[in-house]
Amino acid sequence: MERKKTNLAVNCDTVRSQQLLDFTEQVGPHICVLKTHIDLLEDFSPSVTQKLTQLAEKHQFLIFEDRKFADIGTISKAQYEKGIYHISDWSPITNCHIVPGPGIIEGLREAGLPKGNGLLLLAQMSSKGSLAKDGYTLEAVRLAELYSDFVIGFICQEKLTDDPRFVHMTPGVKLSEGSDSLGQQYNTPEKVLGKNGSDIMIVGRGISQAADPSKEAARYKEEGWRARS
Ligand code: S5P
Repeated sequence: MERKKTNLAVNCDTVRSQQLLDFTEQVGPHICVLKTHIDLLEDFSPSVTQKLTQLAEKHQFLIFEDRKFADIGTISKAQYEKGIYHISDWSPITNCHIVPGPGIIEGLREAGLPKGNGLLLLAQMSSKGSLAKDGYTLEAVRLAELYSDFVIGFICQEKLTDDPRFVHMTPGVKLSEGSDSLGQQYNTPEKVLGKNGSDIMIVGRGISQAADPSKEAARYKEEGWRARS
């Protein structure tokens, strides 16, 4: 982030592998993290994740597969390591809900820690009516402290702790506030990074649906770096 002067993470929630790769090549120079939903791809093959890994190396960003694991530890661990996607092999960052309790962190940790991966806990969500609030959010912070060898931070809407071991990453960001038709709510980089004290903004459609994603990513990057608190 310091080297590239960017606190911008992006996602391109497309169903086409080539579109994801083209997008990543375009925005790569401006981002610190590429967030993926690999299970959206209708033409997935393992070569996609190999190519994403090459792009991550070339442009110096980290891949974050936004899998939002939510099952018991044993199943989440298997979903992380096995199946079609083998997420733990190519995505150094993933995330999980804490609704099952600490076992999910322990399961993912067994698979991820030996590979040097890290985990984000969903402490809050951007969507309207989210139940991840109050005591639930506090529990996410407590669990992060308890498993700090594997948990690297939070998906959240505001800074939750001053503990420098944890990064705060915030989705639901656009240059102008608003919402979509299915409950997504947007805040500006200024609000998220400045006022709310988050570290990284996650921008999807604000960039992926722009006429020129590369130019738009550069614009968000500038805005985000200026807004940081
Ligand atoms: O609370 C959340 C958590 C996540 S990870 N709200 C979110 O929107 N996300 C993800 O961020 C979501 O899965 C999507 O990939 C992205 C937001 O995309 P956008 O197009 O609405 O900016």
